[in-house]
Amino acid sequence: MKLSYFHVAGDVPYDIKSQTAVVIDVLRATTTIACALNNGAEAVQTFADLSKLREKSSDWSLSPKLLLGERGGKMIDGFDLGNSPVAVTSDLVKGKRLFMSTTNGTRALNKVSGAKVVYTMALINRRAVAERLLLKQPKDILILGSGWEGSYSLEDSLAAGSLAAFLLESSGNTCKIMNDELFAAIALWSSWKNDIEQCLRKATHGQRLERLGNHDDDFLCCSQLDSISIIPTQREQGVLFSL
Ligand code: 3SL
Repeated sequence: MKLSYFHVAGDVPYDIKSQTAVVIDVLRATTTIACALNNGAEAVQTFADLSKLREKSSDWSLSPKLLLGERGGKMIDGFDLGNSPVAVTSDLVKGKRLFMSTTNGTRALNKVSGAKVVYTMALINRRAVAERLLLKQPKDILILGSGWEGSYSLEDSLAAGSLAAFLLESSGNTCKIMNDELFAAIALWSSWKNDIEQCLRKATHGQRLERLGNHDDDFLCCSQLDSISIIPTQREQGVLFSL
């Protein structure tokens, strides 16, 4: 398996049709997606664009639905939920289709939705996604961070490094690291792996969330490495189901 990591969607340099893509947005979109599916949501349908979301969600009648997402960390007017992973409880989401749009995470997903296979990953489901990759042995794996409005984010790189470190160790170092971004992410992981929550809080987006209000429960949830075994997988363009 050859692994590459890109910090943000705009950095992805090549045709991705033959790639297996792993999209990461630790704070908080891919953590929320993992929690929602783990709590029984029927699927999470993701949108870069709010008007598309409104159009598709109003046409949807096959199951109950919820509108979920944020802009700049704040819940969108008229939506049912923001983007907190602790808010997508089974009471609220079980059996429902979630229509979701976030500032960066759903845009990153949109960028690679044409890849051969698409998974989403956060720290909480890192092992599950890694084991799936080890089982399937795709030739090329593109790991994509979500960043913040086109720039680097520490917490997504931390998670990319955690995935690569797991794959290297479990494959007896037979995976090949293809770019410097991923070497750097692995180094980042090795310096912060024993203090994940602090890394998330130090990150500029962590600080942004702290300025918006108390997000202690979100930080705690987002930093629980390997705590759930869900593998969010794209089955239709932009729609994630539990594998
Ligand atoms: O940018 C995103 O996609 C969000 O995950 C950001 S937030 O943590 O919900 O503010």
